[in-house]
Amino acid sequence: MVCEVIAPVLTPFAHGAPDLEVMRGHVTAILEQGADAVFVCGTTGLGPSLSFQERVAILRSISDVTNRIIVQIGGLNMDEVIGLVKECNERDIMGVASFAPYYYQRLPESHLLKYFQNILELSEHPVYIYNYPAGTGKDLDPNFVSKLSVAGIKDTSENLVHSLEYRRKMPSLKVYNGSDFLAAVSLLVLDGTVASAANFVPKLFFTMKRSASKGQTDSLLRAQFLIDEIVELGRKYGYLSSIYDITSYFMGYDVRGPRPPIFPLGRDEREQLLRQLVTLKEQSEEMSE
Ligand code: FW2
Repeated sequence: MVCEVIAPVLTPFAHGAPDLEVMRGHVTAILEQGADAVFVCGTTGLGPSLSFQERVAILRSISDVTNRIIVQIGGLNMDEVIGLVKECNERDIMGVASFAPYYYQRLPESHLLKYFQNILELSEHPVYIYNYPAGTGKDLDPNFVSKLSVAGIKDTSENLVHSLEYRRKMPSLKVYNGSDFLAAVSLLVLDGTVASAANFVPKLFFTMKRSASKGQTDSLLRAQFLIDEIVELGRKYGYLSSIYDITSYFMGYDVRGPRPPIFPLGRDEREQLLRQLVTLKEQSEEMSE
């Protein structure tokens, strides 16, 4: 099985707006260094807090530099969701993905199905489901997904059994796991990983893919445990914020910062974080080919 590393790419903000030039440069770098594709406007990309116009601008801008993109088009305004599908239809991309319409609890299953059916009817690209129960409050489980003719699922869950169940019940479905902590296992037993750490250690992911294909589980696990340490450290500062500092430090260029309500780190916090990253960066360079 050919496994893939899909990077859920962060959205760099400067002066309150996406900095598309920086984003294009970042996407180009991570694709060159080891990611197979990018997932834009997802969780790490702060998709739920981007306006419709911003998401269209990101799609247009990034699809000018690569066609290896899956665009997260989900949201709570159906006209905008449909508008994004149509925008995507105009572009050469790999696919569209959507999380479940969130916030409104107790939506009947029939409404959730209609939401995805609308997308499926209109999209000229393969459609992926982004299952993120911790974020949306809804688990689009294998039973639900089996009622839709989607191309694949990105299951953001730390429960590997849950991800494997899609594979067991729908052998031809592409199945990715979205937890950084399960990246190595996902490369071994699923179609791949959608790991936010690919923003800052894309070369390490390239090495991990090689190790997975050769069955070198020791080196795969060493890389996984290093990623775990970095993500755990980042979480202490708020991971959606600190990933900007971690990425700038590891990649050697400035990816700007997040946009409130995801607040950037303060100066002291940033300095403290960077001090703790020094040896982790050295280790990642040693492990990357
Ligand atoms: C995204 C991802 C990875 C996430 C995960 C959430 O869109 O950012 O699901 O980082 O904690 O696919």
